Order: sequence, then structure tokens, then C-alpha cells
Amino acid sequence: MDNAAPGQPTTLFTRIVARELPADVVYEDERYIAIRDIAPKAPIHLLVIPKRVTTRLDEVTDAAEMGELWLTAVRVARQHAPDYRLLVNCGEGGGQVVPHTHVHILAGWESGPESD
Ligand code: DGP
Repeated sequence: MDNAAPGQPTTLFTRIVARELPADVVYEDERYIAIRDIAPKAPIHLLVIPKRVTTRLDEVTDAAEMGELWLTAVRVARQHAPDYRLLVNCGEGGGQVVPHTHVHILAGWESGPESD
């Protein structure tokens, strides 16, 4: 499936969307892809990635787009676990490494996030 907006910058994640790099894809629609994180920090660790490239979450200024991102993250999370944590790292100082907006889904602990 193509990127939602042709001519946008290439990122690690657009290369995954374009299938130029391998990934374990757990969900995809016209505007989003969800993959398993390559270095999981929880028994279930997924990334929900908008195909329209923004560098970081606070560049998403449209309320509908912001809402759709979170609704998609919730929907994907619920497909994998009854309880979960959603997390966004925003900027290097916030722990962001890949400069393409994404929501982490963390789940699957036996008794909550601090149990591992
Ligand atoms: P962040 O720090 O919020 O930018 O998170 C980036 C995440 O992306 C980090 O948890 C590791 C993951 N990641 C990095 N490179 C790859 C990759 O090539 N494939 C997959 N599936 N995940 C990756």
C-alpha cells in the first residue's frame, strides 16, 4: 500500500510502509500501519504509525487527525490485549529516536507494567 501523501519525506517507517524494509505488520489501512516493535519493552509492544509523515506528535495540529490516530491506537490495542499502555515519545529529550510520529502500545504483562 502506498504512502498516504506522495512526495513526503522518507523515513524508516515510510520504508516499512513501502515494504522496502521488513516488519511484522499487525494492522494496516489507508492511513495507518501498526507493526511489532523490533526491540520490545513489554510482552506485547506495537507501534501505530500514521502514513502521513510528521516528525513528532505535536506537529499533528488537526483535531480529527489527532483523534483518528488515538482511535486507531485504541482499536489496535484492543485487538491484542484487554489492558494496555499507550505512550508517545516527543522529541529527543522525550526519548524519541525515530523522527516519524508513532504511538507505542505496551501490553501483555501478567500483573501490570511494573511486574517485569
Ligand atoms: P521512539 O523512541 O519513540 O522513537 O521509538 C522508536 C521505536 O522503534 C523503538 O521502540 C524501536 C523501534 N524500531 C526502531 N527501528 C525499528 C525497525 O527497523 N523495525 C521495527 N519494527 N521497530 C523499530
